Parts: sequence; C-alpha cells; structure tokens
Amino acid sequence: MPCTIEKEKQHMAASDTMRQVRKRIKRNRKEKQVRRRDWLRAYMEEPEALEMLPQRERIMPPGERGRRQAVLNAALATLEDQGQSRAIGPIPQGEIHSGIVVEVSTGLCRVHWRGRELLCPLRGSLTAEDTGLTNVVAVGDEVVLAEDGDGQGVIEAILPRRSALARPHVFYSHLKHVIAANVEQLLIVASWRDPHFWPELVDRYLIGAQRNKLEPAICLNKIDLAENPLEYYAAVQPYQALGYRVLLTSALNGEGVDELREYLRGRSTVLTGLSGVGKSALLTAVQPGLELRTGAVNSESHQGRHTTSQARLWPLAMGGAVVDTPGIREFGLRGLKRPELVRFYPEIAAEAGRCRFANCAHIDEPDCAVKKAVTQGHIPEMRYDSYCKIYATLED
Ligand SMILES: Nc1nc2c(ncn2[C@@H]2O[C@H](COP(=O)(O)OP(=O)(O)OP(=O)(O)O)[C@@H](O)[C@H]2O)c(=O)[nH]1
Ligand SMILES: [Mg+2]
Ligand SMILES: [Zn+2]
Repeated sequence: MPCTIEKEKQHMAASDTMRQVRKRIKRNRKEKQVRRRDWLRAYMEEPEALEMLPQRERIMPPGERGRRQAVLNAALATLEDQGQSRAIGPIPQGEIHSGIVVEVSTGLCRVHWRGRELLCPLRGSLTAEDTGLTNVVAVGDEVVLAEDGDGQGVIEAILPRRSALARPHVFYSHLKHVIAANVEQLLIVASWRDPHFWPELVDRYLIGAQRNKLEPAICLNKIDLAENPLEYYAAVQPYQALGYRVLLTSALNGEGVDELREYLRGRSTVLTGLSGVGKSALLTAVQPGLELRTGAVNSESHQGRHTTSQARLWPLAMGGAVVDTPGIREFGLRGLKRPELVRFYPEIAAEAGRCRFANCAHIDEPDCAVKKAVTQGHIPEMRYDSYCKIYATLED
C-alpha cells in the first residue's frame, strides 16, 4: 500500500512538472526558442536538473507538490478519523428508541426521551478510551436508554455521530473535546464592542468549522454600540467577499433578529464565541420563552463573566435546535500544519502562486506576492494579520 502511494506521488510530481514545463514552453514560444529546447532536453535526460532552474520560473522541485499533497491528505485523514463515527457501547437489535442528550454534567446527562426529560447516569462500562476524545458523551448525542423500574433511565450506548464540533482539549491537547454532536451549522457569534470584535478568533472558528465539516456563519452582535455602521460594514466585508454568510444583529433593539430566526429555522446549530458577546441574549430574542440567563459584561475589562457554564441544547418551537455554549477564549488548531494554513485563506492562496519561492510562507520572504497584495489593498490587512498570528502558533 505505501508503495502505491509513493508511486502515485512520484507520478503526480512528474506529471505536474511536465505540465509546468509545457505551460512555460507555450508562454515562451516566440522569444525563447532555444531555452525551451534546453529545458525539454534537460527534463528528458535528467529530471532533477529542473531543481537548478531559478525560483522565478515557478517550477516546484520534483516531489514538492506530491509532498504537499501527502501532508494535506494526512491532515484530512486525521480529521475523518476522529473516532466520532463509531458507536460506543452495545446497540440492541431491532427497533431503537433513542433519546437526545441536551445537557451533560459530571456523571449525569439530561436526556429528551419519548417526550420526557430524564436525568440519566452513564453505564460504567462506557468509556472514551481509544476514541481520541476526552468526553464519552456530548450535548446533541443520540443515546440508547434502558429504563429502570422508577421511570429513570441509564445510558447504555451512544449512537455514531453524524457530525460534531470538537476542539483540542485545553490541558490534554493531544485529545479532543466534543462541544456539540450532530449539529449542521456553526454560528460564530462576535460583538462589535464589549467585548471588542476579534478577527483572529473568528478565523480560528472558521477553520474549526471547515475541519469539523460544519457550515459556518458569522453573527456580529451589539451593532447598536457602533457609532457609525460603516465601521462594522468594513470589518465584515472581507468575510462577505469570501461568500460567508454574515448576520448583523442587536439582541438589545431586535435588529437582525428576524434574519437570525430564519437562519436557525429547521436546522441544528451550535453557537460559539467569547463570553459576553450575547449568545444567550440572541437566543432569548429569537425565542422569547427561552429566557436564558445572561450576564453583564465587566465594565473595566469589557469581558463577559461566563454566565452560561454548560453547553445546553434547546429545541426551537419553529423547528430545529440550538446549542448555547459557554464562552470560549481559545480555539486551538492542533494537528494543523503551517503549510496547510493557507488553504483556509482563499484570498491569500489566490496570490500565493505569484510569490518568488514556491514554498513561501508569506511572512518575511522576499518578493512575496501576498505581502504586495496586502500593501496594495487586494488582501484585507485584517485577514493577513490573523493569518500571521495563527501561523506563528502552528507546528511546521
Ligand atoms: N448593547 C447590547 N448589549 C447586549 C446585546 N446582546 C447582549 N447584550 C448584553 O451583553 C451581556 C452578555 O450577554 P450574554 O447573552 O450573557 O452573553 P453570552 O455570549 O451568552 O456570554 P456567556 O454565557 O458568558 O458565554 C448582557 O448584559 C446582555 O444584556 C446587544 O445586542 N447589544
Ligand atoms: Mg451565555
Ligand atoms: Zn509569499
């Protein structure tokens, strides 16, 4: 098997180099006839000789593209193999009446089951061992219950997840913590002020959504606190230009809440963002009966006070469900390698092909087309800044 992959990589590298050579030949047909013949001969006789071509020629060293592809495939493979699509515990034969976990606390889960809400312990044999995860059960999980005599239930098994929002655990960073299971969309909530809009965190969540295969959208809340709407229009424009859905809201005066309601209708959505941005306030505005606890932001630090302390799933009367989560300051991207980061910045990737060095990281290399595009205003500075900050935290 490894042998086949190796062959495939070599083949990819060779055909890619050939393609580059052909392109080059076409471009230079008129003025550089002699050189073209030299290249071709060099390639036919000694493919490695192409390594000696100046970097300006935009020809990657043999094997470079294959190497990049292998790194990327490895990254994607680890994402797919998150141990989340396996059932945990024995699944009974025949018809299953599963319940949905709406809240998890130590040793106990609140489960919606046959129209009732039960507090259920987990069967002791269920463990997260070998899953690469720190938690065996998460909000949104579908579980199989065994009823005991007193109308209470015990969680016997956790059904395979269709999707999940997971992030590296804060302390055991080689393991992941599932924030919410079986959700379709990730609503990244930020506030314009109190706490201040923080693009790097938004970008981290966007990357997290893509890695978790969830559809992201950005909600910029507290727009009532802006002096001039032009300020926040400019901040969200780069995201709109990339095709991300952006909702502009105020839970205080109701602006944008109708649009938010339509976005949530009939879908399962997890809300995430810093403490104090207004996640719980927005959900209460969408469905007034919810009356979720909200907490004032500290007037000096402009930070929230972690009012929501547990993730909780709420079914929506109009159809769909939302998971309100506690504010998260960090969204680690462990496992993502530096060369892969650019994939998550399409506007940077679009310019990267024109850099002098094929392996340009766009940080401090000479003749970097990306940096030039930033100076010329073709790439938003805000996005480039967050690219550099995130790049600095990743492994090679
Ligand atoms: N001015 C203004 N204040 C808002 C808005 N939305 C929420 N707030 C206030 O911001 C504070 C924090 O709101 P929460 O809903 O508790 O924030 P949260 O994101 O749920 O915070 P955590 O539960 O700590 O993660 C509360 O005092 C809200 O009243 C808004 O659109 N405008
Ligand atoms: Mg909250
Ligand atoms: Zn560059």
